[in-house]
Amino acid sequence: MNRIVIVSNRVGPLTDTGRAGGLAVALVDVLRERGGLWFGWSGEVSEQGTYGALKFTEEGTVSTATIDVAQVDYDEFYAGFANRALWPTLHYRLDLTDFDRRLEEGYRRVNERFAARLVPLLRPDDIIWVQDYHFFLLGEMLRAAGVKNPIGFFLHIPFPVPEVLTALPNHKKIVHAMLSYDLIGFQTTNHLAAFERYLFEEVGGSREDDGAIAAMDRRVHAAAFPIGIDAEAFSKFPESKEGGENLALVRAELDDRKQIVGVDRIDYSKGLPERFTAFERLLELYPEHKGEVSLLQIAPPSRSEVRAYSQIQRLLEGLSGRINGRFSDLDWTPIHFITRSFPRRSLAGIYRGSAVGLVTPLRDGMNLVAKEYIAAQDPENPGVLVLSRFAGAAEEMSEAVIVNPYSIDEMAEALRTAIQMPLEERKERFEILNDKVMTNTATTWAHAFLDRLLEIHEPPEDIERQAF
Ligand code: GDG
Repeated sequence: MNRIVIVSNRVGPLTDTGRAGGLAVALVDVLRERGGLWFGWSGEVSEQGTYGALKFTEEGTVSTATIDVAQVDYDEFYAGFANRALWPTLHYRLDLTDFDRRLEEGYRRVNERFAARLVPLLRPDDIIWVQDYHFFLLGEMLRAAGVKNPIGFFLHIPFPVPEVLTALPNHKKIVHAMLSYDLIGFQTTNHLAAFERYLFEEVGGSREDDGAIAAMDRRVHAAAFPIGIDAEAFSKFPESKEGGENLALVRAELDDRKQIVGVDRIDYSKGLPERFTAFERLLELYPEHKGEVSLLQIAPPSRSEVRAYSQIQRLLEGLSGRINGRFSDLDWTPIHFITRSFPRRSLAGIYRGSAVGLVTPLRDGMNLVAKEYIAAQDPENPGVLVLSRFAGAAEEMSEAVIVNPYSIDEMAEALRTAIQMPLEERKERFEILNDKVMTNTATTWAHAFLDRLLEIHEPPEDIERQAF
């Protein structure tokens, strides 16, 4: 069986530390099955950066190889082009972009350095799978270095419509580089359609007989592979020691009251201010919920070196303080805003103890919290998922209460519907959603992508070195 080589910005860990994301756990499973290498950034910034020694770890058939980056790489690549140009553009936030040639150049340089360090580690029969928006250019650079292996790419975040993508000054270079991959995976048919429209309408692409699209002298296969979670494990977490303890804590604290829960990295794409405001609107419109319903928002900070991120954290602190000041009583606080992370098993207990899962991003590739919330429910007394129509997850999870996160009134009404939903309807919706979450897991996702990649791969012709 061919070895799998996964490339992603952050790597591992190889053992489930309880804090590792579900995706990391699933990728390790796939690496274990076939044997594999996971390559990416060490998480360290050092003087030697990408020129320093590789760091290896190994566990049975799986190894990791990581490199440091230099401070200038971190600033221009990670906190620069990736998170100040690509992330906001792909999440439809052109108002937050910073298009600067220096950052674009840093992004190109780091992609090139990662390719240069990866090439010597590759074997002729490896299958290479590159993850996410940090590495749009990597495939092109591997091809330019003569790599002929199958190379797939999966985009975890949305691919926007051409009217938005074309605001990115180097959109053509980025898309042209994407066409060096054999297969591109998107989270939803919606993102796939936006990509295809770009190829057809912006650069005169055309569909070939085998389903590939030819454009800009290259051809590529593209398809939607909605990502899932490690659902079986997650459904058992509420009964684990840690999960059970947290569930008991939540129940003791709530007494007979109900809790709405949100779990998100602090990120402007997650719609957190709108969510807090919608909860405030619920209390305004339906005062009978005062003292009866609270909102728990778990929100570990992320990318706080990027200004838009530190700003939104301050905004949320202000909003929750204001709403709490306005509505709190001696024995009840409306919003619990916790800016630290919890181990996965504890999260599952908290999900189970919450009557409503509130997942209202303004844009999201998929959103795994929606799936985790469902997997963690008690089938005999499940909670209700309120889900934004702009989360990729909404394409599959139409039995959730679907909302427009830009409409505060609609969200407030949806919260009321969810809180009051009778057991029978909750069970009906849950059963359908749970079936989907249990069937389309992180592992089936990875297998579907890799099987398709092997199916369509044709060894590429020799490629001339490109000027990037
Ligand atoms: C990108 C795309 C896509 C959150 N707080 C804690 C914690 N988390 C975990 C959640 C969940 C994960 O982080 C977040 O996943 P999301 O899918 O919600 O969002 P992104 O981080 O933006 O991920 C997204 C995803 O990639 C996968 O393709 O779905 O659309 O943006 O698993 O549980 N985990 C722990 N403690 C916390 O406090 N342990």
